[in-house]
Amino acid sequence: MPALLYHCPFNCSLAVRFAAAECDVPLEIDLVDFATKALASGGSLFDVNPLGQVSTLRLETGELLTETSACLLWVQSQGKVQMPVAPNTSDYFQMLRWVSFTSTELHKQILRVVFYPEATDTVKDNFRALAPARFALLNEHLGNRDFLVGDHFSAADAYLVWFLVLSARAKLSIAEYPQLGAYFARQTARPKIAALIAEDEAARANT
Ligand SMILES: N[C@@H](CCC(=O)N[C@@H](CS)C(=O)NCC(=O)O)C(=O)O
Repeated sequence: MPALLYHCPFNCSLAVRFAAAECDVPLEIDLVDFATKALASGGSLFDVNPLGQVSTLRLETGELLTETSACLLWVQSQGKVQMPVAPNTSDYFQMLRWVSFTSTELHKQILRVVFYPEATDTVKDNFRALAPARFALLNEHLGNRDFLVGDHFSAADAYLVWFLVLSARAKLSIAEYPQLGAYFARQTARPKIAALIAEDEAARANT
């Protein structure tokens, strides 16, 4: 039986789905209602993860894995299509760098404020103002690279592409960053990624 991912449409568990699709790792999905934490299978996400957050994975062994970064790296380690990045290589540490960058500089630092009701519009704009320096750094790094690290899609790309999918909804523009924009267009044209985005759009439309 495959691992079970608790998934809330367009939340960070979508990054885990991107990685799983690209690495050909089967995942069972249990949909989570963001507002109530109700699970499609019955019960509540709080019964599984006391913080009520995705990304949360139940592995085949029954073990629970939380934190998007850890879930992404686990998925990548199970990859059948693309070789996992070996942990004793410099590429591995570069990949960790970009996973961590996306988690701490983009996901939690910016989206945690912009999408939650506790902050005023002014506070949200102050946090949006962090984006240009981070986008410029990514734009420079991507240059004419196809991927964040090496020559194939990795956990780091899965996380960043998810963040960029959410960017427009967070009123963050990448229009001034041509390499980043080209990267985003290339990655979202990948058929498996496009299909998962369309699936979440359909799920959102039904709620
Ligand atoms: N530390 C967690 C944070 C994950 C997180 O922020 N998840 C958001 C969705 S993108 C969530 O579940 N929010 C619901 C909530 O906080 O109640 C991780 O790195 O995965």
